[in-house]
Amino acid sequence: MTGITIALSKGRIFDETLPLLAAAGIVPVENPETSRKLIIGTNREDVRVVIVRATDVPTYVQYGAADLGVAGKDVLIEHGGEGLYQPLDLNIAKCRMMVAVPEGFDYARAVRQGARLKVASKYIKTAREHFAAKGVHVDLIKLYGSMELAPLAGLADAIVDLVSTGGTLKANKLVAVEDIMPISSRLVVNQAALKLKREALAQILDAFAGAVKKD
Ligand code: PRT
Ligand code: MG
Repeated sequence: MTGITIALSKGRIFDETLPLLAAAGIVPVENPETSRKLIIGTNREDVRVVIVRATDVPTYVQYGAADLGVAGKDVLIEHGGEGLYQPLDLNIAKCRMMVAVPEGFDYARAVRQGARLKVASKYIKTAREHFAAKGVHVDLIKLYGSMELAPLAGLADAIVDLVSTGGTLKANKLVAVEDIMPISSRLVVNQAALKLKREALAQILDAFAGAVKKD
């Protein structure tokens, strides 16, 4: 494939990547929110955007179906990062990875007593590493979404999920009890493309680097 293919997920990552693309002189000609197209052209003949699920971005880039992409650190940890060059923290789509439990559940006490906790999450690897480092025994239950429901429905004692405003936890009578790590999205680049399309990619990487907002 000649030209440059960029993998993005629609929603916050697409929206927050737009200003960075603009800094590189790239303007998508359609909005994935309103268009059903999965391949979106840009003002540049040589650049196109493919719209994939957030969790699929690293896979498209790893196998070279896209030359570069934007993915959350949460997604990159679970993917493992094989075949990916990660040159830049874009400081977008920020949130925190947290442990949350139902209001009234004495998490500290359960941990102190060495209770075996049932933890539901989409982020199994992150959760496993977090609890292993603390020496807390957990049974992990893999979910693909709506983690907040799991404790309410009696599926789990706790969840590991992303929190930004805290509104979702609150609406479901859950409280955050541990802060695992801050999350932001990174630029990921296919390692072979980096060599084969060096000049075109360097221009985009430099423009992105110059446009990243510091805290
Ligand atoms: O939604 P979909 O199932 O299609 O996929 P996705 O959830 O993987 O994609 P998307 O677009 O929702 O998220 C893409 C990336 O945005 C994630 O991989 C994170 O790196 C980042 N991000 C930033 C977030 C949030 N903030 C966030 N708040 N991803 C998800 N959330 C969810 C969270 O899981 C929880 O359900 O929003 C809810 C909490 O939000 P608050 O504001 O109520 O705390
Ligand atoms: Mg989502």
